[in-house]
Amino acid sequence: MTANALTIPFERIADPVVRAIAERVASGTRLRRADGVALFESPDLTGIGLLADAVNRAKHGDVVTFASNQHINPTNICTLRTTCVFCGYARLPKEEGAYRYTLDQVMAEARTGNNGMTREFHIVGGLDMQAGLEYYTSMFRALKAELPHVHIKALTAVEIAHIARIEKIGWSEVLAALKEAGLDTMPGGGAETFSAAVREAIASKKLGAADYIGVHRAAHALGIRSNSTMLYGHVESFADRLEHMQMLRDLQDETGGFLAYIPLAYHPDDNELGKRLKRQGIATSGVDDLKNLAVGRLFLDNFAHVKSHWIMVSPALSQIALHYGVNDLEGTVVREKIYHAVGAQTQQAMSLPEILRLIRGAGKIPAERDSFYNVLRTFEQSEAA
Ligand code: V47
Ligand code: SF4
Repeated sequence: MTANALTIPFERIADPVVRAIAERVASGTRLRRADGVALFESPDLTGIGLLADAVNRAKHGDVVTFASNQHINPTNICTLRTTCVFCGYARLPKEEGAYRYTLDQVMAEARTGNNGMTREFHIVGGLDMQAGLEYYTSMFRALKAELPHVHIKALTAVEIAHIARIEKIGWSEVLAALKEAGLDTMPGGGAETFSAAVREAIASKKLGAADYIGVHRAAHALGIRSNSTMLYGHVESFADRLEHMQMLRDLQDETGGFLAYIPLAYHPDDNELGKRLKRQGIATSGVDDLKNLAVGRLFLDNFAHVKSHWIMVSPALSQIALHYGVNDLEGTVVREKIYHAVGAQTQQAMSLPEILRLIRGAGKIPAERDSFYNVLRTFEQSEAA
């Protein structure tokens, strides 16, 4: 992280509420949950953006990072298929469209990898009773044996707890075995929204908030760093969002193990919740997408990285988000399935020249990073992609 001076353009922040919060930020005082709620309630999107941008620039200057990663979703079979009502990806074992890759299929998909550019596999899937510890340890071993340079970011906290349950062992034991087999870091999926009432409404049987935090705590204790997410734009309130971010901030204070925060925009198509809410075709608003990223940057003051997932919110919005506190883009993704099962209209992969054009178009400096956010190469303006 580069440390630059924090320069907040107070005179350009119109809403006095946002200006008062800016004063807190300038004096190094942490935001309270009520401040976060006030930011969501404020109509001054520009003021919020200026504040989040100032904080982001103080941490990262003009550099925006991306990683060349490749998603592999080895199984869509999931025991929670009927209770995670927002999910359009999962299938029951005998349902049409259900699949579970063999090791050969995983390897074949890994080899197609991104013209050899892949530096990271992002591996997540359903809670499949037939995909236990051995399924994943042999997968990670085979991937590392053939492609040792590729980082493995795999399995959400929910999947770790599922494996622990079917193997009848503890979370730490699962994590240690996976680490030994090649797991490097964990993604942030499965968090959804932590509030008990919201979880009951959208994911009633999913691992609870305290256990999600517990699995990440156990991973951090073993030196496995992880990401964090929040699914927003469904039935949650602003207070729920802040409760969620507070839990993430508290764990980060304790362990420092989170690498990035990634708010995920709910997509209402092809899932039960979208039908119930009569929201099909009606995604989150651009304003709310930007506010979620900006409030994440401001409230999560102990997080280095805030990532926009362009697959979910479009490349155009992610580009604008680079002025709302975002310093990282979910990069070149090959054959992404989960969001395209629930109505995401965006293209499924971005090439290197495309992502460079996007970042430069925002007046920022693109930089390719590794999975720990170390900059590998910076693409200066004149350099050809
Ligand atoms: O937990 C499922 C979300 C998540 C829908 O850590 C949906 O680097 C929107 O967490 N609308 C998995 N979202 C993906 C994820 C992720 C993505 C990119 C990077 C990282 C990282 C993590 O996808 C699930 C859930 O919150 N999801 N269904 C839906 N209808
Ligand atoms: Fe299964 Fe995850 Fe979908 Fe829930 S969100 S049904 S746990 S794949």
